[in-house]
Amino acid sequence: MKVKAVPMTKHKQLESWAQEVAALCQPDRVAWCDGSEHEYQSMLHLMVQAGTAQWLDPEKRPNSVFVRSDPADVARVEEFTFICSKSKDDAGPTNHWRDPSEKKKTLTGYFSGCMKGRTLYVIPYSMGPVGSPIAKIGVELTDSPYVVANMHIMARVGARVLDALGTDGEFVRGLHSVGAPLAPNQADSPWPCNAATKCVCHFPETREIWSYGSGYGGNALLGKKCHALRIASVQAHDEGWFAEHMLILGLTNPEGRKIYIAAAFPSACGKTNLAMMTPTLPNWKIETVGDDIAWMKFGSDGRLYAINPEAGFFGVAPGTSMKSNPNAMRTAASNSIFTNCALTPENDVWWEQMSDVPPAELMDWLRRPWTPRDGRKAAHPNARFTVPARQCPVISPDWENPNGVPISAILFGGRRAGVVPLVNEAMSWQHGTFLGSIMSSETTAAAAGAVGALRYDPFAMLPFCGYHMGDYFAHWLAMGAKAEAAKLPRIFYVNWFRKGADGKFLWPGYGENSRVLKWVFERVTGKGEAVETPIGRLPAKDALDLSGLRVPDAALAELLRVDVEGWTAELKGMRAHFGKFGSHLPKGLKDELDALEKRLQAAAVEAGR
Ligand code: TSX
Ligand code: MN
Repeated sequence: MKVKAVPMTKHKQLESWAQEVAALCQPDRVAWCDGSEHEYQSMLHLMVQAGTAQWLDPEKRPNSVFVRSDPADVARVEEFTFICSKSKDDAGPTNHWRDPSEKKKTLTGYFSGCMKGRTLYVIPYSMGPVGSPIAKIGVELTDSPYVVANMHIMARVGARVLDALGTDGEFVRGLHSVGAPLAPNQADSPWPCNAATKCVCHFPETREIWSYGSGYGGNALLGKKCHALRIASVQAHDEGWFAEHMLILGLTNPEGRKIYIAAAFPSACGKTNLAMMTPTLPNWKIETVGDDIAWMKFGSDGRLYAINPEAGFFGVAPGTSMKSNPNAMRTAASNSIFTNCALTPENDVWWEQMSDVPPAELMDWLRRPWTPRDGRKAAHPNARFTVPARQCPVISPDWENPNGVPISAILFGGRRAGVVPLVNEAMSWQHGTFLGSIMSSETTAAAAGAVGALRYDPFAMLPFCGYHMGDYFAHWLAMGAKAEAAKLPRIFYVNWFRKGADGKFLWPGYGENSRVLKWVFERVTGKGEAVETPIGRLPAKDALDLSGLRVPDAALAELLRVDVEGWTAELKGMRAHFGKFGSHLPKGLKDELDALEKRLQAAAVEAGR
């Protein structure tokens, strides 16, 4: 590997910060990442040499590697994720708070000498197209080649970012170490980490991230959840924009008219699947702008414009198949990194549901022989693919437009077996903000805790909001109040997961969701018909295009039924949820809850007559 010990930057503060960190962490070498293909290849080779990675069959999966993490380092660690603001109140009730100076003191102890025997990589990265007025720059200092390789895919990295940063540009400082210094001649482990002392600390006031002990996903690829959501949500609040946990897609009708939609869902609702969906409605087209994060700013024309700050998809592998998401499968056909999947005898990856019939034999993610009869999972449930967005067959021609794409509709959603209808349009921006604030999902087997328990996950931001969630709600209301109402995106709440009395899904989902998106399209372009209900605006009779769909009338009626009793029964839980935010809960949301209660009462009286 070419090691560029000489800083490539003329940015004095960046240079001195990198030097300070090197003095603290005492790496054997410092390498400034240039972002080149050659550098990416050297990282892959380095990982293969170290036993971290292995090449997959180049015929089946060109230029791709398979990585197994330490079994104790397989997911984000929410219990050890901290918001270190000066005041505890600024972190709010949904975050773990720590005092910034105390945390820095402890962490300085951890980081002291933690990179001995390793290379400190300096990764300048841009979240968003380099030079975009909505993009932001960060620099991650890390001792993990796995992080460097993944950041190459997930963000724009290297020399062009330093050029954009100039001599005095602002950047988010990210410090990361796997926390496993090497003594002289000590053999390295394939996945060095420090499971006992893992922590991911955010200092929103100084725009810093310090992450120690984990090399996995959101704990280590600091551009994604740490920067683009937790730190950026604070910046967005301060500067008047939005950093959201949302996919972005373009939707084109048969006449060629296109709108853009952003959508927030809690985990396990199929966000990546929706972002790349193939519509079943003839001649409708979906194009992917992003699958996880949206940064949105008002343009000079008064409309809200969104960019995808990322350059790749870091997707959950299990469940992804040619049936559920053929475009994701095609995106991952080459130039990809696979983590914690199972391995086939032909040296390709496999994961649960990739094929209807599992291979007769595999090596599981823990390197054990596996057959379908074993009854355990071959891939870890949080196994991942890291793939370049540009390889997605339906990537939007505007996915790198520096000005972003104009958003016409925002969807919220969750996984709800009952009560919540297939689709419901908010009556106003404030009502839509209310719907985002009461977003909830029933837990699946993939998550911890009881299966089927109702969890509030407002705006799907519960683990990702870098400040007081009540202030975040207020930001949404304030931004809407400042904007021209007619130019604001319309807000919808969708639920693909309503079940019938028999416990079966009422809605076929997947590509058939294009029928719901068509109604959304028609609502925002002016011709879709809706009926006012106590909970919002639902499709009028025959307004949903159901042509060629074989769903029984009774199921359709149930999908669109306004369950007045069910909603009424949930008011108490909503009040308790709101109660957590104390004096930070904006009055507008309390007003919306009161108004909902009144409308439900009136509807109950009406029904009783
Ligand atoms: O991603 C999903 N979407 C969105 C797709 C664009 N999933 C998978 C969720 C886990 C990540 C879905 N699962 C969706 C959905 O719309 N709907 C369902 C529920 C469902 C599952 C299986 C069937 C139907 C609905 N099968 C049959 O009807 C045969
Ligand atoms: Mn996400």
